[in-house]
Amino acid sequence: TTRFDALTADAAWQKVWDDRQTFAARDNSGKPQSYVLEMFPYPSGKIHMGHVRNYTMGDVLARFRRMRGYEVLHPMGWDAFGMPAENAAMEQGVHPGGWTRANIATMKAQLKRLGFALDWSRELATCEPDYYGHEQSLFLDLLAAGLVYRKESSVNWDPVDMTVLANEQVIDGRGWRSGALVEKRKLSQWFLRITDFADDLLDGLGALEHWPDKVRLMQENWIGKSQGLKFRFDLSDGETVEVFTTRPDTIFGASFVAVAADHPIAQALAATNADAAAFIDRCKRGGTTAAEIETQEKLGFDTRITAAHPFDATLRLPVYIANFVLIEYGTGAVFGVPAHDQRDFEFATKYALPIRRVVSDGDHTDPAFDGTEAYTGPGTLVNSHFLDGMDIEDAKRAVITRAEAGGWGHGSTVYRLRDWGVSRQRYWGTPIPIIHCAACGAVPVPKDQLPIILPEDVSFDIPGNPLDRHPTWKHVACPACGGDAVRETDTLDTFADSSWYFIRFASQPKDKPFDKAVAESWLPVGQYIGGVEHAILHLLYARFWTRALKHMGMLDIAEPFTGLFTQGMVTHETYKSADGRWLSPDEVNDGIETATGTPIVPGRVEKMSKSKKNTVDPTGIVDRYGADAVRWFMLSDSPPERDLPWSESGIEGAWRFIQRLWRLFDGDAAEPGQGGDPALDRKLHQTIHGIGEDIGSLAFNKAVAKVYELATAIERAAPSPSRDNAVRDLMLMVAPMAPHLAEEAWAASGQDGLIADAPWPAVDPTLLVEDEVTIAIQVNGKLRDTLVMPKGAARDTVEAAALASDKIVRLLDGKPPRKVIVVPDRLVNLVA
Ligand code: ANZ
Ligand code: ZN
Repeated sequence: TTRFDALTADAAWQKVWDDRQTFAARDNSGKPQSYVLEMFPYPSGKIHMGHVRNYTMGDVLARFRRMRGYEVLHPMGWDAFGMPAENAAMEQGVHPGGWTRANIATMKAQLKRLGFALDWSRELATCEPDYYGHEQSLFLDLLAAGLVYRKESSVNWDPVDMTVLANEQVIDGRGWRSGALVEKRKLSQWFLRITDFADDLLDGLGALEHWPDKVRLMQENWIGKSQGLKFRFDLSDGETVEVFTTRPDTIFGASFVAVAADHPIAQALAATNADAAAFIDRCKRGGTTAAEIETQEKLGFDTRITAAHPFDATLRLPVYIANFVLIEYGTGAVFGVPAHDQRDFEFATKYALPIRRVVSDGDHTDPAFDGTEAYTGPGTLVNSHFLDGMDIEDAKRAVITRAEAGGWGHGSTVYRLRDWGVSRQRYWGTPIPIIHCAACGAVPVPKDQLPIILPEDVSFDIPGNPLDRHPTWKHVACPACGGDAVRETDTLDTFADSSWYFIRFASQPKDKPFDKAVAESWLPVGQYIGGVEHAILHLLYARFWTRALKHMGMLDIAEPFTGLFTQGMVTHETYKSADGRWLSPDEVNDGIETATGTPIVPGRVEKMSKSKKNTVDPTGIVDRYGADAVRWFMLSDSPPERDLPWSESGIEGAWRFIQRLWRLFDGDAAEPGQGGDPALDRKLHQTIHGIGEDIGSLAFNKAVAKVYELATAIERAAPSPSRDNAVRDLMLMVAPMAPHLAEEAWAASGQDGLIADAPWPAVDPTLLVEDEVTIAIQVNGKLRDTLVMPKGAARDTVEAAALASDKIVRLLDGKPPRKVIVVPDRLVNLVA
């Protein structure tokens, strides 16, 4: 037998698949349709191992479903807008478009080299006008439907670079390039009304049973629905302040009121009080994201205003400006209950405010709270007048009832979810199709003027948005009055691009974003596979976009992705030099840093990343071992949801197994007239069944293990038609995982057509049943021994075997039993 020449086979079969358009999905083919999708990549430069793992998994499923008779849509494209292209433009002086398109060409070639069963005829790149033009059209539809609005909102402003920064570009409050202290600036920006769908997005999670629980929980927390009470405190200066609480039951434990730095009360005070103004400034520098606020020291500024307790106006609570109160949540103002809220506890401790117990944990009822942290558990109300003795839920209801009856408050639901700000002061994104006219305001661009194409002649030598300073691009006539007007120079958040790309894959007419009926024939995506880093925003935005389209009558799909799988990462060893620099594996030889000759410090096994220099470039590996060995390695060692440690020995093992399969496939057929092999038949059909189940549930490592077992069984079997049959079916079963090997073997064994087009082998259900049974032997009704017998063994065979058992012979002491009862496949009872 010969060696499997992977490099030749890979190229040959990839060309055949390409020439024949084997994996082009046909609309309305009459077959049941199945949509398998992996998250499309950002064209950053090269494919990395994480991509290889992700796309291999999707590929196995897509190929498997094809073999099971589905018309499969398995497309690929490029999430091609975004910051890295602009950074490259600034750092290397290349055009973002040129940089992006060159990366796409490189990465596409790399994906093709792995032999993925992708429908390249549907390839799209979000940076091309034939994609983003349709997105502009959808934006106008959303605008017309009232789902888009414009609002003043603050951005991160770098005063040295004179540019708006994305959140990721603000590091410890400073601009990432200039190092200048970042300021907040108000800009008029566009928002999508995702909050209109907050309840629906939450409720819909319940039906997503093929999503990981952790992802559903993350979405739920992000939406953050809270039920509680909004009510007004009367203030000593004659004003009122409205607060939101989820714990109205704790109202008698209140010891202060706190407002956010951006709250009107704080702003008004700052106008006349320099200390207050300085405090507010300080709050803003500390960072304003919820996560940052959570970790900061709790700081307050006493306004000297007091608030009257709603149930006892003689009780006065000090009003603070506090850095832990968020302006965008609830009402931007709270009352603090130090005994039962940890932030309030820290705050009260720092400013020596009363800490009063109002919820008893069962052991403590004393109003003086002596814990070292807030008590937030269940309990009974104490020290709370008319609430005393109630449980928390009853007390909440009682307070809300009183507030509503007294007209000073009402039960209220608030969400953490905010409307989606989509304006980016960037060049490399979808231009927002709006024209600003002094006379007419913000005018939508008429659809027949779409797409609004990004100008190519832009410069990145100075910071800021090149669209804004382009000499001509933005100057246009107003579509409404014909007067002088300017284009919107903001572009859309790239999350908008990825919110509907899966719809465009399903249907891509020239003249509109998608055809409703065709898109609906493919959607929803039955299996979506990608990284858990997209578990919140991308998935939420895509779910929102789908709902918005449904709301507008454009697409009747409830959820975009009914099945979701988040794969684990590819990890690798890290190395550090003696003085703490990360080293790449090829800078190290036998524990020594080659350049310096000093011993290295072995690091942990971590996610492959450029910064830790522990990446392995797939290209070199594929060229050395062939696509199938790489694919095999990606599937074999770890469950797909777990991390996969890359190892040289692992990929070599995969290569050796590919060769071993080839030797099996390339062997001689049995002589005519040879008999069957029932044990092998049974093993084969159990394997067909098992691998089908495993691939269907994405348990690829289990499928691989079953291939190993069957291969071993075949190797050990004597030549027979059963063995030939098992070899042939094994080719079919490895076809989704090692498709080049499978095609080569299929052709070499004289089979017609492509194995990619062949049906999955059929299971004979009669061969799935267990072939052996355990039979109990009783003497006078007492279990004395067991026998393992072939299933369905004849009565006298079983009886003879039972009487021959050593234990039974000893028990019966040589005498024949008086009576023998045989229950087939179950038991033998001997009456002595
Ligand atoms: C009084 C109270 C007593 C509270 C107690 C909690 C415990 P969730 O559940 O996350 O919705 N809060 C309200 N608005 C806020 C804002 N803009 N910034 C910071 N904190 C705010 O949280 C709701 C609780 O967070 C509210 O209930 C309020 O504090 C605080 F024992 O009111 B609570
Ligand atoms: Zn006008």
